[in-house]
Amino acid sequence: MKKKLVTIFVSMLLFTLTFSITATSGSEEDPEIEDRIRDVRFLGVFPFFPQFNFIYVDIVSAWIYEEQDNADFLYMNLKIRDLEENTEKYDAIYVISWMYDNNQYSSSVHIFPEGPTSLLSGQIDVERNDYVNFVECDGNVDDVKDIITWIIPKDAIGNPSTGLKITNIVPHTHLRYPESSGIPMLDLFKDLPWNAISTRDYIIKY
Ligand SMILES: [Ca+2]
Ligand SMILES: [Ca+2]
Repeated sequence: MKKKLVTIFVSMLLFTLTFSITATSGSEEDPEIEDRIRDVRFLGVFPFFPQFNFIYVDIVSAWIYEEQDNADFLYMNLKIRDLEENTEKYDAIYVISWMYDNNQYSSSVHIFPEGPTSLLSGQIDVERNDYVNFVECDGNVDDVKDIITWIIPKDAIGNPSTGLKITNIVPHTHLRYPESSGIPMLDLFKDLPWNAISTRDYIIKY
């Protein structure tokens, strides 16, 4: 009986290890979050069609990875159906937020008719909906691959430790009129991940 228990324990351990290895690194083909498409909603609630004018805020997926030779950084990626480097009139806001060690963090960028702002990342205060502190990150707004990448210094996001989990990974997009328009800054259109096809945590590798 004892032997059997040990066998079960060992195979569970192996399963966990195998699972961890396959689950640690996200990619475009195997993202942490896979959203549905054609699901941008008016005020974040009401579905509408056609969606053609809003494909530049339609989230496809989000994933995280790390590079062994650049291990002090986390690569956070957001894939959009058809990313544009300039909007026609709106302030388009692209965000990924997540939890680590009971704190909430976020990466964001705004794209205006004039183009994208800096890529920001840091800890956020959920109630105030604002950064507690943030850094400007390297990265890309790539309208050919339709991917936004934030290359985030780990010391700006709580120094997540090897083997620990980043949880509650939530990509979201918002479209509103820019502040300069004088029109109230209400999110007219949003894509939220509550209807995502799949979601999983990310385990820090390095
Ligand atoms: Ca979507
Ligand atoms: Ca969605």
